[in-house]
Amino acid sequence: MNRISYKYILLLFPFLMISITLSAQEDYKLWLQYAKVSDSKLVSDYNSNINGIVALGNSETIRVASKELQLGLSSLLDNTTVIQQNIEAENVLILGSKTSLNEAISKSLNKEFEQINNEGYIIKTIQIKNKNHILITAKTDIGVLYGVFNFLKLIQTNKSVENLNIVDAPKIDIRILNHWDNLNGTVERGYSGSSLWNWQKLPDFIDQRYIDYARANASIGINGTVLNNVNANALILTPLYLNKVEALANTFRPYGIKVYLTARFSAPIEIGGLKTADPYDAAVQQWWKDKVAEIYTRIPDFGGFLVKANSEGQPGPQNYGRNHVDGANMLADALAPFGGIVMWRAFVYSEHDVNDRAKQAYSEFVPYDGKFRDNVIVQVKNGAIDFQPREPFHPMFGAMPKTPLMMEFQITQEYLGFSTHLVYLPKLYQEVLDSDTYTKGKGSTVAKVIDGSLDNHKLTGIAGVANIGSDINWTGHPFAQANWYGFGRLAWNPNLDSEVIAEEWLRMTFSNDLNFVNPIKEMMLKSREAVVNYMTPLGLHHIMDTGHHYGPGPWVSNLSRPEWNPVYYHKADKNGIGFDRSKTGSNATSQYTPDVAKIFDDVKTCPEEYLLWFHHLPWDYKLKNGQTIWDGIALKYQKGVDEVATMNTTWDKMNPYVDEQRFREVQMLLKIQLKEAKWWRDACLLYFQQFSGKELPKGVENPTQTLEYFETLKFPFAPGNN
Ligand code: GCV
Repeated sequence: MNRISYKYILLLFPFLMISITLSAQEDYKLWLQYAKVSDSKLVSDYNSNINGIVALGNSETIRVASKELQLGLSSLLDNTTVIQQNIEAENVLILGSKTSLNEAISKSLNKEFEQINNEGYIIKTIQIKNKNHILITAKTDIGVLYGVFNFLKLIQTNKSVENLNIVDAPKIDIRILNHWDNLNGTVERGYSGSSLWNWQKLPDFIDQRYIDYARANASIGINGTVLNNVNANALILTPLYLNKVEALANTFRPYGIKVYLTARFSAPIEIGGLKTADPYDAAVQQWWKDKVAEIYTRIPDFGGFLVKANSEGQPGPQNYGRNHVDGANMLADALAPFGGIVMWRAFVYSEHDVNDRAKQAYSEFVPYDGKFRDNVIVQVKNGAIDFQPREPFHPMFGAMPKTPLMMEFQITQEYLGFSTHLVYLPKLYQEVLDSDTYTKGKGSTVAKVIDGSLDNHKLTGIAGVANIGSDINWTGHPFAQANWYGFGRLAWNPNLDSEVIAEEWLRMTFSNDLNFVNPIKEMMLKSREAVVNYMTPLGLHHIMDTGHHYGPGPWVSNLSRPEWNPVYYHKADKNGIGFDRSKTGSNATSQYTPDVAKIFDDVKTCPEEYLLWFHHLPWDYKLKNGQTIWDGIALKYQKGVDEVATMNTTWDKMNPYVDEQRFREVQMLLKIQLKEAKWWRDACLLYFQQFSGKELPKGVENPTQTLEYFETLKFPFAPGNN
């Protein structure tokens, strides 16, 4: 390069920096971009309907709500909306809870108020003295805040604000993120930087991030956060850390977000100086009561504890010959006087149990149905193994009618390509929520189990293992923001359609231009099936590499715990492939209700996407389309790769609609995804080919490397594995 061009670049440098910073901010703003509405006709329609804000009430939440409205409207519409003291003009946006409304208005909305719970909201065009206004109201101030975000969403997605009559309320009570964040700043299974919580600077330094985190969560209705890892450190319960937790709770409170903590079962020993953590021991019970009282003096609305007990080496009641009920109820008794709850995880399996791992949680928990205290909710992962690209729904759903069960989804992509792969997870969530347990006949969906409607439970919940970290864009991959967003939307209403969610997220995050929205929505919707195809087609599962779970490792067979080895799950040999969980095998199918069990048990009726989850089949077993299992597996792997190639070409055309930085980021990430999809295909097919002894069918590309090469790959510093 000559001198002149250097000079030219130096001159350009400040502008380049400005544009990079601007797009970095776009990344940071998530779905709350509030980008100016581009259609001028729409802008003038909106502006003619919005002529000032009247905010009733003076709580922190109402203050936050009207600030958000001003921010949104000024940026979306250049509407320098002013806060007014009273309604003089026409077309005023009025926000306030039921108690702040005048009696006549409040009465006129009786019907609407009856339809909502304490977190629901009403957005309605009303007339006062023959003048039109838009009212955003609710039974509580938090409901008003939710209404404000949803009103802004109407404009963000270019919907009309004329003659509004929207009544909406969440169907599930506890809509919570689980952060697997460690006190040293690392995040277990975190792929987007380090922990958001800067424990060193807390409580005095309140990072703007904490406020934006709360805004983002409130905008989708998330109302709880567990700050720390389920593989817990007892120090979080010491005064030093509780002081910091209190500062976060104070920051989140105006946004309706309650703080919860994980409780390490052995904390009475580790930080309490006791000799035991036996839940039957009076001193242990008293220690927890005192600890809980101490927490509530600091945080009066503390939500409660999440507990991983007697699982993967974590301490629990079984260390003292007691059981899950004993452990959970002891903590529940300590929390009950303050209105706190226990979320007790059912993710348990043991190397000492020779039974199929998929059966163990059900066997251990179902006999306890009805034995937990009212303020205990059992948290169950969506499937019986561990957040695989596809699992049939967990058989515990529907099997414990006397116990509230909450769903645990994973938003972070531990087994789905980390934050490098574009995988739209609401598709997976919806598949699970729509699954029919048949416990009370057809239509007894998992969604109805967890929203409490199937068995009339008052306490209901849904948790998502967060994918959020310190990366500028929060989630590592710009499209992983959609998984956080989509989780929140489905937590609010588990019957929502993932396609609708994708569309609103795209419009709010990127653009309302249909030339962008339609192809990219399609790409998102197909991305989940793509990852299943290039990682674990036809019901294969748990064939990733060890520890870090990055990349394929179907050959791994040397781990001390048998159920940690991929060979335990695929059982490939000369005779065939798959885990026989039917009557002739582990009989895991019998844990489902008879209607479901029958379908899964019979190889003829078992949906092919679960075939090798439930059946061990010969290599030349014929699939419904006439292909042999071997050909079918190989072609699915190829299909997955082809789908990612299509995702690349689709995105390549989107340059005109997306800012340069996000466009390039996604482009680079999709290229990596394609490379890694091929790696999965080649490694898995070469490995399984040793057993099938068959050629790759026509249409499947030849592997790029040898099996030996793939087996030697090592990733000692892969993220998230601490
Ligand atoms: C927090 C899997 C993950 C672990 C995680 C565990 C759990 O085993 O690999 O990192 O631990 O699930 O959900 O408790």
